[in-house]
Amino acid sequence: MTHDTYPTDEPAVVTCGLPYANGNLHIGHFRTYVGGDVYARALESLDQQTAFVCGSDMHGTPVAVDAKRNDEDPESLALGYYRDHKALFPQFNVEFDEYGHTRQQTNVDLTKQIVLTLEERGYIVEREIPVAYDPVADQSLPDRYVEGTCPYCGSKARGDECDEGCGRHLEPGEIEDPVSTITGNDAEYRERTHKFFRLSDLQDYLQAFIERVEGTDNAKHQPREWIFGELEDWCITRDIDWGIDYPGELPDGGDRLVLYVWVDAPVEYIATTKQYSERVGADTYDWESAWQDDGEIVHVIGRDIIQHHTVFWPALLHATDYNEPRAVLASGFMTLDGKGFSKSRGRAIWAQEYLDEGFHPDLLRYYLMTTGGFQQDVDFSWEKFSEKVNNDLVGTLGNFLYRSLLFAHRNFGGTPEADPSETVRTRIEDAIEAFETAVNEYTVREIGTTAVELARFGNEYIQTNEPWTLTDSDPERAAQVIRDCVQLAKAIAVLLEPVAPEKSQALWEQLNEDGSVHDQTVQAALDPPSREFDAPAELFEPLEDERVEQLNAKLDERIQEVSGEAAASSEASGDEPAEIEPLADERVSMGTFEAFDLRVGEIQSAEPIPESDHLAKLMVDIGHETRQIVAGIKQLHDVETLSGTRIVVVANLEPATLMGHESNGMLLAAGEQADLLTTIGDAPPGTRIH
Ligand code: B3M
Ligand code: ZN
Repeated sequence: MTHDTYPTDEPAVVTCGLPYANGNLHIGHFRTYVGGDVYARALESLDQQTAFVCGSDMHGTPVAVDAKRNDEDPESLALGYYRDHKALFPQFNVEFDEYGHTRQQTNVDLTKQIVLTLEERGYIVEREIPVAYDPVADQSLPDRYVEGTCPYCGSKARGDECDEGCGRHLEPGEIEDPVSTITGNDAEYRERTHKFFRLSDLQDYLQAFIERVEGTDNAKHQPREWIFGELEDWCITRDIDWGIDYPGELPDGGDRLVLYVWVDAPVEYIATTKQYSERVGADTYDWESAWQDDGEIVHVIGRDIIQHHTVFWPALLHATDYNEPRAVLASGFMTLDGKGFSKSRGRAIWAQEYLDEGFHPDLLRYYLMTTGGFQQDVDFSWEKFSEKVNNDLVGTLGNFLYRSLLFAHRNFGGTPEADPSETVRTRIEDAIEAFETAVNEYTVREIGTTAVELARFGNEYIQTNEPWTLTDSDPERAAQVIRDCVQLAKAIAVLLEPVAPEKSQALWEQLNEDGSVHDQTVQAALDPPSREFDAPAELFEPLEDERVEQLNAKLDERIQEVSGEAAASSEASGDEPAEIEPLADERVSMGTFEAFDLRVGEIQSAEPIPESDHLAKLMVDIGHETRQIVAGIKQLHDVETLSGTRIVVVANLEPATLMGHESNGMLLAAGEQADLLTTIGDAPPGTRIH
């Protein structure tokens, strides 16, 4: 890669994290896919040669466990979802240049080649390690076949990832208190020989890489802890049937091993680019120059897989002479009415369901891209969705376009004969510059908002100049104002294309422009518009309150259906469906309790720790002194608003260091949403709690 300003002379590849081929996609999943699509389109608008690729992740225990649960063959399960996903993406205008899957021959061959190269170059070692085993099912329990406790943070975790706690990747044998997800039995550990990739050999490389990689802050910061800490070697084989066979020599006397899914999955990024190149011809797009020379590789992913894309993957690429990623963009998560999406509780809006309700894909695209920054968590509710659609798309964008184009058509039959004013020309130039900066700084939200901001300007412009009062008194001035508005409309069509491709094409056609707006570069925003055009049609329709109520009722009904009456009634009262932990059997003495020095504290300041998904840093006044406390309360979203809040602090815990930040005390909070404990009277900071 070059690190030059986009557009560069090298081909770019934009990829999205591969969806596992084991289930339907909900609208939350689309943050990444729409993000990738918007970014790829925006690069193209700058005239950057770009391939946008993805594929289904067919292997690994996510697919194997679901297949077993449904008593289905993993291959047919995965192929079914591959076809579904492939057909679904274009319906959201997510137009991959190539969408493959990890079992295709291109990927199998490339993966094997890469692993053999690692072997040849001495990057692979064998080690005997304890792996979880289910004695009743008589099978080994890699990854999602086992659950237990994370050794780093104590949260409940899956075999290979601490998905509810610190987010770390876990190596085989690391999880504590392992339980088989097949039988629910305690797992045993058995010694097995596995293949390891010597990541530790690449520590210097990774330390340099993380300094130069571009993208979102979370992706640049979160991995530093690992890369600058003790970098452990990475186990790349598993004892299961489902996967790509280990291509090298097996350990002496060992059974078959397959590759860990995180080896062959990212290789699909290369494989699909290769397939694309083979389909269109290397003259049109050359995958080798992208992956082996100086291409600009941009990975768009969810923030839960940052470690894979900034540690394991660049190390694999570097060790086998591939080009490294130029940028990694990691999106925040999505919640639904403030709570996590949950398939088992029916708490989800499925992508297909959204379409079946008759909503235009571009509305969701706009919502997903502009509601929060790309790295921030974004909440979805039908109320917020309708607010966004009604305010931005109907009120600002639609309103400006309709009123100005209708006026232009009625009074001038299209574009008036005049030159655009200096003011408007400059405003459009500024918008183009903001767009270019957003692409170069990877601020996807800004890419999505530029066109609407231009419409906001347009509305003010038309309101201030009141062309309808000028048609008789000063026709020339009226022509000038409307000429400006038509130019703004054209610029909007061009700048709206990445986020709302279909709507911008409709606008392009209303303006009587030829061809596809997708093929334009940003400079077309300043080109003269067509002389004539017809009366416009409204581009967006408002969402009525009753419709929102209906949609909410539907969602509630489904949650009831899926989770049963009990879940539904506690949902209605705003609680999580009851999953109350059992009471502790063991009693403790008063003395034991009194050993904890609990104090009233007052939060002086609070800020999220950027490199962590969960942690925030608080300064808390506990009467005698102000303490720095690091707490997993980032899911409260607005930690910045906490200052002044009284809380309960355990003051005599041993200090701990969390992600490099000292925590000198602990605050008390309830449940998964970290509901803070407080006092209801006015006991001042430092008051002892009994
Ligand atoms: N299949 C899905 C995930 O963990 C996983 C991504 C692979 S990207 C190479 O989000
Ligand atoms: Zn953890």
